[in-house]
Amino acid sequence: MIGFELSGEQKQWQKKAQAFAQEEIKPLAWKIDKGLTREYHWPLLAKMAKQGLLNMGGPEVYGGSGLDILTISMVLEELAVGDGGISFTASLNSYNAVMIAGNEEQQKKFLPLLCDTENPGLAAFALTEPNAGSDAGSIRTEARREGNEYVLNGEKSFISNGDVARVYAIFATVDKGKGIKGITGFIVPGDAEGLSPGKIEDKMGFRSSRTTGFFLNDVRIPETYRLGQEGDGFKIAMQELEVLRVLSCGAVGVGVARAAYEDALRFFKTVGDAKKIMGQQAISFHLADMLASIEASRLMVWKNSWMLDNKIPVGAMTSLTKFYVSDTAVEVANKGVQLLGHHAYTEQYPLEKYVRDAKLLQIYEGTNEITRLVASRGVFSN
Ligand code: COS
Repeated sequence: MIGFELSGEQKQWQKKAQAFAQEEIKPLAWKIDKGLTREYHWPLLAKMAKQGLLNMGGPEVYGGSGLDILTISMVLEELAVGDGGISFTASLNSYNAVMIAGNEEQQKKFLPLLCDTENPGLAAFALTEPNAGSDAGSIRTEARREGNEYVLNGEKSFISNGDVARVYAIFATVDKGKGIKGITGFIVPGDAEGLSPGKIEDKMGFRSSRTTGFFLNDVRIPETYRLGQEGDGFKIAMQELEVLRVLSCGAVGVGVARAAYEDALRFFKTVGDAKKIMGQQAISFHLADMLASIEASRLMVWKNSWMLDNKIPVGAMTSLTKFYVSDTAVEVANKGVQLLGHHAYTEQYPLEKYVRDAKLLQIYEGTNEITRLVASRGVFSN
């Protein structure tokens, strides 16, 4: 049986996130985007953490909100109506490598650092390198074993939370000759000696989400910080990306698209005789198209999330969802700009910001070319 009635708990979380987005995120989003706030927005994240909105997937025993993936998707959509980058930050914390592949001891040690509701700590997922983006299997960062330690050397690039994270999942190779089979995941504390951030990227969009590269110079960590076994890293990274493509791109993308649609609708309802405007098909047909693709996108996100929660193999579906929703977000935001004209460049109707934010969704967590590749492999191998 298929039902779309939300549980009481889901409605509560949705309502809480909606209120937070409207009251706390929206008033800051434009300022952060325009670089008018100099400091990193820790106070906003601290408020989110207090309300359980920063680490939604972490087990309650460690301070997380213990939500399932479907409910997290609902919350992220609402947060992203406020700001895509802030919602993205919450998604990275709510589903991270320590949760996926950490053993009990590792979870006990590191999850409380990411679930702290008083003093928020962020997670970073560090796979990409200057010479290994889409071809993630060719990373060069090395992990050399010395006794019961690993020594990490290399460089990572375009890492979200690259200079502000408290817990990093870093992927490195223990043996370049082994290719993908040498890739191994490690937990690295943010204050580890030898870990130094590069410059903060001045990005076109998602400016509330911090992106930097970083360098690893003889970073020493105990072998107990290794995720799984040597050689498990590529699979762990792919597993994480599989879910993040639903959360960080799917749910966040639906929220960004909704922000564009809702602002456009608000504009037309405000500027004049709504009935007359809605009677103009050059406008109303576009609004109907926008709403239709948002609805379709949300259904994909919810279905994927439900499958993940119920441990039903989701395979290439999450890649399909990723490129469909991100393309939708770009299209909807673009339409919004075209419909509103000059108004779309103002603080009151920041449609241009949504276009810039949505564009990154087509690029990160597997470009839409890579996710089309993964999805088509899945479809044609059946
Ligand atoms: N879960 C578990 N294992 C997975 C997996 C998943 N979702 N996806 C792939 N794997 C496994 C495969 O089963 C395979 O294992 P075996 O060799 O034991 O069979 C292994 O990983 C290699 O997979 P595959 O053959 O698909 O690798 P390719 O090199 O052909 O393709 C792509 C890999 C291009 C799909 C991968 O490199 C990729 O996703 N790149 C994009 C990286 C990315 O998204 N970066 C963004 C970082 S965050 S902004």
